[in-house]
Amino acid sequence: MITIFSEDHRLQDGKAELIDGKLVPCFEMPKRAEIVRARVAEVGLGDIEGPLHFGREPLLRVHKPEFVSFLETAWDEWKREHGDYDALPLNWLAPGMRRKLPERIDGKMGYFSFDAGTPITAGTWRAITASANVALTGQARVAKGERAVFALCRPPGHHAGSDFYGGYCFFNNAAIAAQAFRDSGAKKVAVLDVDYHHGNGTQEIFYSRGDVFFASLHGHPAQEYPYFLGYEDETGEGAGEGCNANYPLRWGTGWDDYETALDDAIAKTRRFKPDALVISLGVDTFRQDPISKFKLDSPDYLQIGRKIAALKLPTLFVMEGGYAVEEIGINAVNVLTGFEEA
Ligand code: Q9C
Ligand code: ZN
Repeated sequence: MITIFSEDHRLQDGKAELIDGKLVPCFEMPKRAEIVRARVAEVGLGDIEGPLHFGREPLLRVHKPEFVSFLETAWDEWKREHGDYDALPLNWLAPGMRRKLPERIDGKMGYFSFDAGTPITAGTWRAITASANVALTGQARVAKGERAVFALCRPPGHHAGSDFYGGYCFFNNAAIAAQAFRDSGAKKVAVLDVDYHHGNGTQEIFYSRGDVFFASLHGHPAQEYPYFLGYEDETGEGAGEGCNANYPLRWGTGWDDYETALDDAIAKTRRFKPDALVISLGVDTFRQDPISKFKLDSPDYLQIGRKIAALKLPTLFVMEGGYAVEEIGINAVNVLTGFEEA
């Protein structure tokens, strides 16, 4: 399996995120992608190639123009006002307030974001455009006939919606790739999200569409970030009714319950009869993940890969979360080798 990777991911290197009342070093760090790349090489998964450049157009197929423009200039606006330190938002709209875009950067960040864990830095724009290009390059290779490609994206994407960022995510790489499959001839596309956190951004982007099916297995929103989406009764709306499937799982979930949910998500995906499949590949379901509460072990990821392979679809794997840095390579690549062996 070919891996697509860009060194530019290193340009996103935030200093701190706000978590548990403390400003702590970012869990979403450059070393994550480097460890995954090293593991890809170590097991001899296949060639590692750089991305092509797709420009703005495919981003604008899923993100609003004002959001893309905001991300492009946010750092410069922040630096002009506050100096050379990571940009973090501090206040957001509550119900009853007005959704009007403020003039000043602090207000704009609140308008376009939903948490204080996702710093914008000097290198963010270049890193996030590179990450989207990695996904799009992988998509193009699958569209041209590869059975499967690994898009080693960083920063991740599945929490980013049509006009908001958060959860370490800015552009929704998986959604951008799914849309690119549609635009390159696939009639129906499925996105299966196995990251520990609900893929709220992907759900938002495709919620009213009947051409893209979205399924997500994740920490129960009553207990887990991002809290305000990801319940079972969110099944899609309008033309998208029946095209969204959530599997909220409680803290402490291990392989047995995870497997039951995954089998159901895969069965629903099969019934949708997609022409292409995008996997939002997070491995923060791992027992030792520092910010998550599921109990998957490294061999379980081989099983996930085998089950995905059984769908027999052209498949793009898009890297999302996973913060147990030392094991992230083993776990992510186990999904891919499980897929290939099946
Ligand atoms: N300051 C992914 O796995 N944790 N994102 C809450 C907020 C955020 C995880 C802390 C976790 C986001 C792609
Ligand atoms: Zn996650």
